[in-house]
Amino acid sequence: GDLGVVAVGFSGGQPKAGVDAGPAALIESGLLSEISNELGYKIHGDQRVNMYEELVPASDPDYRGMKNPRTVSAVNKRLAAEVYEHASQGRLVLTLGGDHSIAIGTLAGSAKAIRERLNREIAVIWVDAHSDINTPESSDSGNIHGMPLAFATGLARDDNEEYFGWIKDDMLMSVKKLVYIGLRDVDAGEKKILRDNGIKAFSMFDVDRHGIGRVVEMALAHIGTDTPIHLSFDVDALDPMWAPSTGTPVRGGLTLREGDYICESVHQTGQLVAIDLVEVNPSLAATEAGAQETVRAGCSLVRCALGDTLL
Ligand code: DIR
Ligand code: MN
Ligand code: MN
Ligand code: MN
Repeated sequence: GDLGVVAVGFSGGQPKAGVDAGPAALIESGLLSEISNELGYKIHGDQRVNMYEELVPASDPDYRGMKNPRTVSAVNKRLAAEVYEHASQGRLVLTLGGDHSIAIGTLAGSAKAIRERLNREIAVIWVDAHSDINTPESSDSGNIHGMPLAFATGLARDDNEEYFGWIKDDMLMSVKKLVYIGLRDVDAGEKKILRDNGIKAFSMFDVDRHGIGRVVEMALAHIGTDTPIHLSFDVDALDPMWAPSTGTPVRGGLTLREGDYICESVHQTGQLVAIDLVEVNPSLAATEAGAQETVRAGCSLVRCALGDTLL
């Protein structure tokens, strides 16, 4: 198949340095050569990490409580256009982050392209310890990586082009087509948003109760068969045992096998249109081995989503 690759060295959606080096670490460990040589994809895009430095404004004061709002908005506007271009050509789009604020751009780009090309709404499977659906007003941190789904669904909006006002209706996704797996650290304000909007979520409690096989089956049943799927995978969904080198680790997470299983199952639907792999921060592990483990886990998730099989 044809694969559009976008490597986004961006950290402005959260305060910790180093997550901008995530895509380079994934690529240096051989991910893209495995994808083309072993999985047989034709890769489109320049395969270099884009830091988008030219888009960073001279001054970027807080706005509605958001930190680095103009930077995050400008980078995502550009990213949305890149993802849109790949998806419009019928390519599966792989975006390597970077912090999870970059899903504002990837979701906007794929939602618009799939709407135009297939006349369909995308469904989103969000695999994460966190629900990332704070509005600027509900957020305690002001970090935009905790807000991407509020902007992607239209729950948060702004008229000003410089503050995400470029997200038009044809770039939005429906809250009905969103499903979470792996949640275990959800803010009180976010719980209210999930309840008020009837958003489907499978927490770690559900994974423990039903097992990952049944949870994935229920998640796919919720979005319906024959629906284009955008998989957004935050590496912190995995337990820190498997992915310690990430900005906001939370204990009690998915095993690497459970994460791989989700990706394998989504691949098997044949409906995957986009994948994000985010929040790999090679500088945060206590040991070099911990950083390498996290990179290897990220590579494994991506390979599984692209159809690497055990047998
Ligand atoms: C928290 C943490 N809910 C926030 N979010 C994180 O800042 O809004 N997302 N860590 O990945
Ligand atoms: Mn997270
Ligand atoms: Mn996240
Ligand atoms: Mn296959």
